[in-house]
Amino acid sequence: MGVSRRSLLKASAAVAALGGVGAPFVVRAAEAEFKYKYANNLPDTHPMNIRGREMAEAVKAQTNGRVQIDVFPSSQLGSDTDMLSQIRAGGVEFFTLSGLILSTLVPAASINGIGFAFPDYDTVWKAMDGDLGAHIRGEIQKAGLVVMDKIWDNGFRQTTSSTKPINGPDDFKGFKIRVPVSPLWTSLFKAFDAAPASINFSEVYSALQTKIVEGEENPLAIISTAKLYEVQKYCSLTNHMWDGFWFLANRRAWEKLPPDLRDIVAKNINEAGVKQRADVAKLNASLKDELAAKGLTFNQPQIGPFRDKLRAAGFYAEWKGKYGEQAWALLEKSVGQLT
Ligand code: X2X
Repeated sequence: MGVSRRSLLKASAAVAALGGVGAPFVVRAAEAEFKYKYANNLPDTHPMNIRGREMAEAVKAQTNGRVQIDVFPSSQLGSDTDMLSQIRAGGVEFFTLSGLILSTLVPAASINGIGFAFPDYDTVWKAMDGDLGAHIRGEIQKAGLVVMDKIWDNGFRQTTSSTKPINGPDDFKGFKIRVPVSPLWTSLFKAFDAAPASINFSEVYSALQTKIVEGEENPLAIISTAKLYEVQKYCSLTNHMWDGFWFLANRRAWEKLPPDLRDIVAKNINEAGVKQRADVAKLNASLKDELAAKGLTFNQPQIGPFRDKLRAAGFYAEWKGKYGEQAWALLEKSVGQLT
């Protein structure tokens, strides 16, 4: 190799080290020290993902780029059942999951979904930010997962159908309804003599479209953002349970973060959760007219007869036995007597 060629190579290496030929002043963003994935099952347009992305940006800024959280909506990384395995194994670092589905691992986590227990949001947040939520989070931690303090909102669930409206408990008889994968959900609809089928959310739209099931139940914010109105005709405002998403972290990934970064991440997740609650409540209150304009026919049944049916079927007594006196007392302290 001639001298001139060698010095040329040296010179170009020096330029490359300064940032590359032709762009010597561009400073490359440093790789984040901690690159974590946050997976969930909801559409990109749902407040959970809007607030989730905002949270990720705030975390990046406040940690000076040391922590990067990438958001994967719409079950892109797998169904809820898959993600529950992955959050335990470390395949994903963050995951939001309904307590009712989490109950396949942590039985206590479904208790807020007891049929017709919560009358309104005030009662929900008092319980979930209070003793009942603390009890559930304790059980989640015992199972080896990290859980943030503030549960995110899914909402009060309504029943949709392609065949008929639900006016009272008898309309559930023989009704083929999709439910999430959770013993409490199956038990609730069996108590109404319905025919519940456990299907992950990632398959719900197509299960409704191909009429594998007649109906499903979800809060209006999901019926809207997941466009379930395209494949359903009726929406009965049954308000049969309140459901929320626990913000979970893989324990090893969490403990790898130095304490100061952990504090920044937890603070931002909890703050985003509080904003997300307000967004969802607003949507669930305002979406009825919008969905009616898109073709859904609404009705509002009385809830008394549903509760009576559950009581007569022994539903409350059975679940009180499963959760135990202590947890049941925490629920009834918030919502009043159920059995
Ligand atoms: O699967 C559902 O229906 C959903 C999206 O509401 C939950 O995550 C429980």
